[in-house]
Amino acid sequence: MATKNQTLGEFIIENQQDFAYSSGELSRLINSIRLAAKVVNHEVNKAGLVDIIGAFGETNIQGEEQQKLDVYADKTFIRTLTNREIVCGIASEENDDFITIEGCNKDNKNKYVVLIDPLDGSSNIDVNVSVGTIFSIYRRVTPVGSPVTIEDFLQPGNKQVASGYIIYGTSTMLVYTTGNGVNGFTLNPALGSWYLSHPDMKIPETGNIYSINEGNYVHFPQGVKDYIKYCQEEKENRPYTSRYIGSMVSDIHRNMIKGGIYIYPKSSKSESGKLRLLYECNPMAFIVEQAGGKATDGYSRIMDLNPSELHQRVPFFCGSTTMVEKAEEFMAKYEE
Ligand code: AHM
Ligand code: MG
Repeated sequence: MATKNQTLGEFIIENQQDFAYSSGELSRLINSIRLAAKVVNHEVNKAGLVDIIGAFGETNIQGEEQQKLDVYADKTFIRTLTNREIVCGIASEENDDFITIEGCNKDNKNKYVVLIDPLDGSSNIDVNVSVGTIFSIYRRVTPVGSPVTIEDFLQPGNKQVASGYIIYGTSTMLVYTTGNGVNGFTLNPALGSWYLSHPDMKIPETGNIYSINEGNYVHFPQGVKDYIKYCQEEKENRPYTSRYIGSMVSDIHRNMIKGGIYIYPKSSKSESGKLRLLYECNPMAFIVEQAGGKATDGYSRIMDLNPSELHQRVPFFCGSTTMVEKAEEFMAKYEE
């Protein structure tokens, strides 16, 4: 039974039995993530103070400029998970290929792989706007004790055993699920402890916030254009409020609390949208569904899509169930 103000450590131990598989290993894994998150949080919070903001001068696999903090967050999460030998493989949005943890083919009996977007919304760092980390955990499908393969990572979202996000905002929170609801913990920076502040989070069934980059309106599919016009119509409880931070973790976290929809559709500029199925959409979909919401690509459930590549992109409609369903109604009027 979740008790408000419980520490994350206490909560993990108390809820271990709810987890169907080897609970000790998963608990240790979440412990490592909370540790790495504290280290990254410390760095993110002093971004304005030291010469750490600004471009690192390299581009990642997506052809986007990496920021120094992206690199820092990426290294911190990978190092923490590797050093503690908790997982057998890691894939990061910042790296071209997945990493096999050394020793996996000898005594390493670890069963889990982690996929991570170490610092989502990193273009917001320079302007002091919230950013986040997103993680997704699967049980490997290849035999324990052998090196991981791409198959271990290309699993549909419905096979996730846990997922979560960390939001580095006005306060820092870790929100995660192991398939038994969603719980949110707030970091007390003075003590370095996470406290259960948002037990059993539920996304409102409906809401009045829509989050989409309307600057791309002319490039959107007709169904999305029609849905935006619907949101702006003066009827019933509309027009809705438009809120777009440009940092998905923050936009979705707000919608989780207040109710709303987040959309990153495909466009005439980018056939599959921008967001990555494995690092961004699946983990957020797992959280939002566990909180009672819905996540689709405009037509089909995100977590039922079969991934074909690590850095695959996908259109994303996510949030309060009735709002996502209304958007899908508009999408259904046109050819996919
Ligand atoms: P990133 O992983 O490179 O930071 O990209 C993902 C981010 C999301 O957090 C955000 O919602 C979106 O990109 C914003 O993109 P755009 O500026 O095209 O609206
Ligand atoms: Mg991202």
